[in-house]
Amino acid sequence: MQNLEIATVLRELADLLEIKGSNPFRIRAYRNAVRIVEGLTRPLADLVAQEEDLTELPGIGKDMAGHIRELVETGRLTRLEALWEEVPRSLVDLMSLEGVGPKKAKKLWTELGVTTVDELEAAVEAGKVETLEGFGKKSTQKILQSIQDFRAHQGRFLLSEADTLVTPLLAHLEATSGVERVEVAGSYRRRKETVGDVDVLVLCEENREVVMERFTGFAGAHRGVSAGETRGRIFLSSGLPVDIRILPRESYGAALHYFTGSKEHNVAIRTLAVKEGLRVSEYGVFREEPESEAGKGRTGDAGEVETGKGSQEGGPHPMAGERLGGEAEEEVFRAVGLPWIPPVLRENRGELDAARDGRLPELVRLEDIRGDLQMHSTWSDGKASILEMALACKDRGYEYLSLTDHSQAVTVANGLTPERVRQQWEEVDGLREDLAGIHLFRSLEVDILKDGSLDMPDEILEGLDLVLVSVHSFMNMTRGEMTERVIRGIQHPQVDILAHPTGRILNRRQPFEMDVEAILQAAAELQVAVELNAHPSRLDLHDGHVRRARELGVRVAINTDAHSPRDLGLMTYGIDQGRRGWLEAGDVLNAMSLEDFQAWRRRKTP
Ligand code: DGT
Ligand code: CA
Ligand code: CA
Ligand code: ZN
Repeated sequence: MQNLEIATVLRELADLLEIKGSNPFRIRAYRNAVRIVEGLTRPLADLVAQEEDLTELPGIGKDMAGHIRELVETGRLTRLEALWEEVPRSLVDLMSLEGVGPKKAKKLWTELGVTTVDELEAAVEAGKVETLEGFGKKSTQKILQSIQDFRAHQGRFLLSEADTLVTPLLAHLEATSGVERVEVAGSYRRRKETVGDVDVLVLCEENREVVMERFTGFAGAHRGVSAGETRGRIFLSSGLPVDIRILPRESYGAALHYFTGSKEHNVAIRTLAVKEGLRVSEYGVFREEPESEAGKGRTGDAGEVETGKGSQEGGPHPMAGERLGGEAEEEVFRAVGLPWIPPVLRENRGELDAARDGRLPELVRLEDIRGDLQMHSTWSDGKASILEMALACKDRGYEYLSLTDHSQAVTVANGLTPERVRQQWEEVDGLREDLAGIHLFRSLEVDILKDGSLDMPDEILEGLDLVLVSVHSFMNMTRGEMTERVIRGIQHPQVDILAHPTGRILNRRQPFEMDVEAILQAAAELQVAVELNAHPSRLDLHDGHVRRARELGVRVAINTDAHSPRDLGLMTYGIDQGRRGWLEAGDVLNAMSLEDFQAWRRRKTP
């Protein structure tokens, strides 16, 4: 267990004790100890293993020393587990809300029976909270606001949000003397749609303290900063946690591989290594030594999560054995006989076998994209004119674009009536001259109505170059009904692309209840493409479904759904997600040349 993990458990202990109304001096002493633990440079696991007297550390008393020893040795804390019997654990969530401390959490629990965030919201809305002593209207409003913030994240952050917050931090670290490399590992490097935290790795052999100070002193950092010699954690705004690890050259590549994960991928790699008599860890690749030699009674440092119990039971020291590599990430793969595997594939979903058999996909890249097939203009709810959008596409080097304003059913977005569609065509025809060098398709995002019919008469649909269809209403149908509705929608002979198929909005709206497999199979049969909506809060389809579409031979269109020229840049998120779904350029509709795309458009005409 790492120091930071120990501190988290001890903090929870202090919180629960405070709710229980334990002696305030004791609680203060506990909280003080939490801060000490966070600030320690040496791993507590080492101190325990070397049987050092923990009470010699400032602020650590006998009780606390006992707790730490128990945590290191067993990974559990019986005192805390006993408290969970008396105090609902979900109160910890309540206390993570701004404006709710232990005192208020206790009141809510004992006087209103509120133990969860949902129950708290209901109690606030029923007016029960503002009348409690010590709350009042104003603080109740504040609580409601923080409930919304809590919901918005539920502990996960959009990849785009992490990008925005982390980029300045990386620049800040890169500008520090002694720093040779700065990279982000973890789910962020795997370009997962949401991240729990951001794992920054720094290669630096001198001046480590300065780097750590730069990290904790970053202007965007706030709330409980903690730092040791080689690891630390800060929180950026909206609560995004960032972990840092400062590494020497010899193990940088091994650490990059280890901390990129996923955990499942790491386990699979390690299993391969063991078969070869090797040991792969965050420190490097080592040839396993004969049992008896292996680091007698030595214990790995606190970062040695990956060997788990082994280390605590006197397994090999993480650096024992002959070092075979660790400086470069490739060395880890080479040790187990594999080529380098792109991070987006490292989910243990068959990438090791594919790598072994030389079947890794040649993943689609941003440069492969030749056009964008969903975007809006001021004709519906976009912010820019058709011309502005088209020129922005041309600037991006695209060969074509398809302008897809909403149809009339989407009244909130000023959807187009058939009459306005005809007017729009006139405008489009008038733009031909201005748009030399890029082809503009007449298109629409047509609503699939409740009964599966399309929100546009056939003569308009026939006059369009490209027809996108999607669901924007009656989203709470049963699974059977929604599946039937969407399949009926794409059965219309004019349909080309099913846009944002599941309707989800990350952290806000669940995907529709529907049978995605049945829809993908129908799309395959009907020769309809599916969209991978690139907007970072949609990324709809998700990676598993993208991969299934590819398997079924369904073309995938990666579109930004841009509402302004700037949004066109969101394409990178769609590409990342497509790569996570194993897409190659040949699977992607808008990676086709204009000529091939024109041919594809005629695929249904006999
Ligand atoms: P996140 O932060 O929840 O979005 O997901 P990750 O994948 O970034 O996970 P995180 O930050 O907890 O850890 C970073 C990487 O470190 C993870 O992808 C794999 C590696 N790792 C962490 N814990 C373990 C472990 O217990 N065993 C192994 N084999 N690897 C681990
Ligand atoms: Ca992470
Ligand atoms: Ca992490
Ligand atoms: Zn839409």
